[in-house]
Amino acid sequence: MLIHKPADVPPSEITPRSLFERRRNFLARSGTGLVAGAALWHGLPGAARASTRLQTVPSALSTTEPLSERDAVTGYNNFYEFGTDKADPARNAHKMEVRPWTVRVEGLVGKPRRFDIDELLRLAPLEERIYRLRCVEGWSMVVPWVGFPLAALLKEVEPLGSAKYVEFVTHYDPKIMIRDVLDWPYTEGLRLDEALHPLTLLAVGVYGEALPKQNGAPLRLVVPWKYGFKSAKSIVTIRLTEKEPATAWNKFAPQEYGFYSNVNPEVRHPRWSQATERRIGELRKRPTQMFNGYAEQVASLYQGMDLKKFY
Ligand SMILES: Nc1nc2c(c(=O)[nH]1)N[C@H]1C(S)=C(S)[C@@H](COP(=O)(O)O)O[C@H]1N2
Ligand SMILES: [Mo]
Repeated sequence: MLIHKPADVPPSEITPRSLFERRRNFLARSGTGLVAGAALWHGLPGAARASTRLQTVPSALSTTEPLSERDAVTGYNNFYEFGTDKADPARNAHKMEVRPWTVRVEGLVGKPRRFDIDELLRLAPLEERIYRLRCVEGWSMVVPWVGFPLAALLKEVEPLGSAKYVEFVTHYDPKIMIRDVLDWPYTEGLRLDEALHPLTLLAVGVYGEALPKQNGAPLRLVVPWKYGFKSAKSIVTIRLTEKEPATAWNKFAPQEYGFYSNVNPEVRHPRWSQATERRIGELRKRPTQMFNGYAEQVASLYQGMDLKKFY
């Protein structure tokens, strides 16, 4: 976020358009896009990977745009705990143990609880949700997440009337993670109505399989109408609060990263315009859409708010 400008993306990230077209056509023909597609990307017969595949149901909330390359989604990452270079997380995140893993849900709730991750995997039907991901750095991807609505988890703990916000605290282990850059642990926050929105996903997988560690295993947030950094990885605590929680990037540079961080082509970041973006795998820039293209579903959450002030 600090170091890389969109122009820094190495040419190796760029896949010829013809490859995308072929893949898209293949997916369209195969009908069961994801299963067949994943086998193609891995260059292995589907059966050889069957044991690691998650059972999913498709979602009407998915975009029909062509997926980004699996290698880009799992190899071009921001997970600063494991290094600030895009290739660092894939290199270093293997040091993180993701079993056993407990997620505490606490704060202003009627029934605070600790959930074992394997319990969470059975909490609700796992959906495949193909979402656009827009990073504030100016690149974007189309990612087939696997997960369930955060609302399903919050319902279990019965939020109190006084709860207005949700804070997410992520795993931090100084023995295997970076000590400088941010004030660890990485934290993020949403307003409760944003957290309960059906688009807000807790992801446990990607490309039909459990999340690779660099993508935030075993559990990460995905909020598709906000910049990528709102989607906290490797969550250990979810806390309902009355006051707006501090967030890691806002503490680091308040004038650059606000609490809301909605994708908004009209509000520029002090160092980068947000008007356009480059889809990883493409050369051209495309216009960035208001709320990352999810305006129809989420604009009502911000009615009457000055989005230049509440950026
Ligand atoms: N814990 C943690 N979560 C994080 C980050 C991070 O550095 N640490 N980076 C964020 C940023 S800036 C982006 S763009 C997305 C990237 O997710 P991806 O690597 O799965 O594409 O993760 C977000 N979640
Ligand atoms: Mo990002």
